Amino acid sequence: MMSKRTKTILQVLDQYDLNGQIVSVAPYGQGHINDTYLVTVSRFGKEEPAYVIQRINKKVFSNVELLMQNITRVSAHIRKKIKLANDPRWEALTLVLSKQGSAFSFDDNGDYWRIYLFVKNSRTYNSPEKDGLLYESGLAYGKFSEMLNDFPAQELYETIPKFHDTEARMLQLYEALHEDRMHRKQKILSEIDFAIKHENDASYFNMMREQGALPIRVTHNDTKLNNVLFDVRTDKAKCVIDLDTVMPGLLAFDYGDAVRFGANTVAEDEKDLEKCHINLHRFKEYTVGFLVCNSKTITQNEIDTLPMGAKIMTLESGIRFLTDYLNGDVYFKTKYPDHNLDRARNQFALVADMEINWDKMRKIVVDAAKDAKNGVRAYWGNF
Ligand code: ADP
Ligand code: GN1
Ligand code: MG
Repeated sequence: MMSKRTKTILQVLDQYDLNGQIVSVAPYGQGHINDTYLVTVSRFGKEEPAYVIQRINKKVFSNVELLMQNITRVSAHIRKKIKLANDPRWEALTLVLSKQGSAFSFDDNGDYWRIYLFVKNSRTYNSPEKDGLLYESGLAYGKFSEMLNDFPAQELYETIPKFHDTEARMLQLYEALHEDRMHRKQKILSEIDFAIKHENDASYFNMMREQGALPIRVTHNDTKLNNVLFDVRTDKAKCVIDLDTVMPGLLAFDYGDAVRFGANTVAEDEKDLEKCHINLHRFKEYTVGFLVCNSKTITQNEIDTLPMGAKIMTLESGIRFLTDYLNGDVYFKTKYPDHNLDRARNQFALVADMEINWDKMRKIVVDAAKDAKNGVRAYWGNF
């Protein structure tokens, strides 16, 4: 029997002129916010993945129309840049418009949906399971930043205000603690202590912003490894996806969030904290890739802030997971009752390990920036 969700999706798909007969619709990916499904179709007797359909989380994104305007503009800009450079390696995300010509549509419950073309021969990785993947994702996010260097960042709508304002995230944690809705505070006293001890770090980027020391750029803000599509045949990165949080921001956010996710020796929700370390090899891979691609546009001040970006994005994620735990797991999707707490503990353990390895991290960044500026073209393994 067809589930209620599948029925809804088929009704939504009916609002589009699709190419081919729908064969199946199945949950896809590992995202924590939206609901994603892969649509397989049959064309000329051949079955192939053709579309990705997503229900947009309207609790998280309050103005979907403006959000979709951002995505439309940013992907058009990237497409233009790829065409100008005549570079077949990169692809832009392609939105499918509804029969009405809209970038999104509604179901009967008033939920918002959108459809992308499935990028052919692509896949994602949820962990950097082999050498080169993190280097490739560094190239992709570095290239993303470079391609959007001339896009007017201030014209973008802030889909989630203060998204990477770690100081504001700290205040949200204090608010959640004060309310202690689920009576969970007693269980997390040492995590609260860790957060409080890092208050100065949480204010670092606001301080730098006030000094005007860093350019405001178009940033992706959610640079997890699984937001890059890889070519299934070559394992080269080909497309940056998940553009919901593309907003004005600091380059260190895009560098740092990718490091916290990809250069962790374990997944972000691993419970065994003994296993949770900064993987300096993977850290170097990402750093080299990121800097190779945007070496022409990055400033010295930005380079100097990259290690702090890694530490603060990790701290901020820990704070966000902990806040959501206190609030009763209302923001991130969770698979079991203490999932957010495990994630928070993991992120704080990673911050602590970064502090131990701080000098090594800084040296890797300094060396990689020097090589990139001198045009030393770095390749990784077979890449
Ligand atoms: P979320 O916001 O929930 O993370 P994403 O936009 O990242 O949603 O999509 C979830 C997953 O779906 C991705 O990790 C990727 O595997 C896959 N995906 C999304 N868009 C595409 C696309 N256009 N082509 C191929 N795969 C895609
Ligand atoms: C969410 O949607 P997804 O899974 O790519 C979150 C990120 C977090 C991440 C933690 C809009 O990303 O900010 O870093 O989970 N996205 C939003 O895994 O809050
Ligand atoms: Mg994603």
